[in-house]
Amino acid sequence: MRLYIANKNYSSWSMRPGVLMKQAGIACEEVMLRFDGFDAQSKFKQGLKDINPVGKVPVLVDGDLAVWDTLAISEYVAEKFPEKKLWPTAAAHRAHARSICAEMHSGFMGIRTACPMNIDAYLPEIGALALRDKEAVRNDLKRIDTLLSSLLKEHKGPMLFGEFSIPDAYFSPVVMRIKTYALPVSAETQGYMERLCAMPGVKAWIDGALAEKDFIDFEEPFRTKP
Ligand SMILES: N[C@@H](CCC(=O)N[C@@H](CS)C(=O)NCC(=O)O)C(=O)O
Repeated sequence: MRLYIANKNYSSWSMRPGVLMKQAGIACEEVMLRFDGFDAQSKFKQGLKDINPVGKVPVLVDGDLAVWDTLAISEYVAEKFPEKKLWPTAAAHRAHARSICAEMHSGFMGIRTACPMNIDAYLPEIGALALRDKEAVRNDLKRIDTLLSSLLKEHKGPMLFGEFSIPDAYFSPVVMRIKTYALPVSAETQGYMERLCAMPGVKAWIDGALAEKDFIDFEEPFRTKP
């Protein structure tokens, strides 16, 4: 299988299946398409044109099959590798896990807009301004903190549903944003963030992002240099 991703530092959607595959130990070649632009002539779009009609990453290619969109990829690998138990095993927990992934997939626009993923950056002052000025950011952070800490309490950790599962991969870019923008969270959520970042699959992604050293202007609304 091949997983098409973009810059590890910036591509929050790529991070989810990237972390999932690595942490689950599923063999997969990563193909990185650098964000050189989003116009039709960019190498990024050209590199995707025969693979994904939507022109976005991530895309998982398995033989003749291309699967795009993070949720579809997650479901595909969960079905293909049932022994990996990528969703929680109890039906009710699985339904809950799917609900929070779907909530993440279509929500949290306040934080996603104001605090774009940038693993390499540390921007506490931008985070403080976003929290001061944007109610949507305050609401998203409160919801995320409550959601994560209550799941940790219910399933007794160390991950959201006990052992590592798709929701942990799903929330890993959210954790990156909380860290980069130094957004304040409860001690329970903070502990989870530290454990998540130490997971080999997550650590490998973070290390890869830090090693890129590829400063892309249009992905950097808050910095003029690394
Ligand atoms: N809902 C999609 C979102 C994918 C997405 O927006 N990917 C970004 C990179 S993080 C992208 O390829 N953007 C290119 C563009 O918007 O033209 C998914 O889950 O895969």
